[in-house]
Amino acid sequence: MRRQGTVMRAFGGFYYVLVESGFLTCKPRGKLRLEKDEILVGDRVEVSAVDDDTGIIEQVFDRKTVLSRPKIANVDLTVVVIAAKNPDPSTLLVDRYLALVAHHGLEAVLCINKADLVDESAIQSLFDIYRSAGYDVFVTAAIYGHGIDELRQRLSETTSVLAGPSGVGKSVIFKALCPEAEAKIGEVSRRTGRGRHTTRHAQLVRVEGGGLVADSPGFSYLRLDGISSSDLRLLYQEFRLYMQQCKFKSCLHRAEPECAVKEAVESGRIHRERYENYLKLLSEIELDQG
Ligand SMILES: Nc1nc2c(ncn2[C@@H]2O[C@H](COP(=O)(O)OP(=O)(O)OP(=O)(O)O)[C@@H](O)[C@H]2O)c(=O)[nH]1
Ligand SMILES: [Mg+2]
Ligand SMILES: [Zn+2]
Repeated sequence: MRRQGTVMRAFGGFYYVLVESGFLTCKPRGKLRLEKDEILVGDRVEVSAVDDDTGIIEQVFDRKTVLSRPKIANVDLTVVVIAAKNPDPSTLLVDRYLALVAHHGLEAVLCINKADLVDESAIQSLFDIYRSAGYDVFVTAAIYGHGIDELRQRLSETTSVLAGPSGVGKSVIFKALCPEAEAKIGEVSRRTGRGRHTTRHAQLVRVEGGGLVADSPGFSYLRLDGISSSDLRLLYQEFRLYMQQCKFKSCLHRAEPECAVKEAVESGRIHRERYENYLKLLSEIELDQG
């Protein structure tokens, strides 16, 4: 009998597929392996069951979205996780990643974790930057379980991925979101020489209240591959309100006269830090292309 499911985890050529009746450990049909270069976590697949626990992936359905970092399919929402401290937050890295996520057609929210390590004022300024840009912002201290219920509520009924720099607490948040699922799936991270656990692979689990959430390996640097300078300005959602009023349709909101985006920055309606990071990313893209 054939049934449909979702690839929750990939390991050593096996795929852990969630179907209605539970989990099947699967291998892809031989010809499928040649056609698709890889099957991704998040892929919707059709499997034929071999027995109660194992199956064969017969088909991979078309993907709704594919995110490049981490490599994961069919995710609707990215939770960009940063730490209030340790590691120190970089708005440039956040903005770079938000642009990348938007470029792949996914929605994003921000999660500021390790709120226990700084004063409220330090959180507030980060919070303001991204709230004013139109993003939902969650503040958590995951090791104490603070803020987790609010985040879980936002993640119910969607497929989402926790992404962000290494060491910000994604795996702690992931386990706090779904403690039971974690116990079932087992260890997904590796202890490094420095005594830290580092996530090696993306994997999905079910969230209470419906929906799926993935943990993923951290990153330190991201390239804006495939994004042109005229793409970038469209990836800033808060620019969209103003750009119709720019004198030039092709306005990159930099040196052009009568630029409504720059005016919105001057009058405080667009956050200056977002705009300054935009200019940095813009020159980076131009250098890459030049
Ligand atoms: N003070 C504080 N420490 C935290 C909090 N959340 C996580 N940590 C600590 O931060 C460290 C890194 O947490 P992880 O969850 O492994 O970080 P990660 O983002 O999954 O890292 P990678 O898997 O390498 O990408 C651990 O020592 C956690 O105990 C928090 O809310 N407050
Ligand atoms: Mg991790
Ligand atoms: Zn402009």
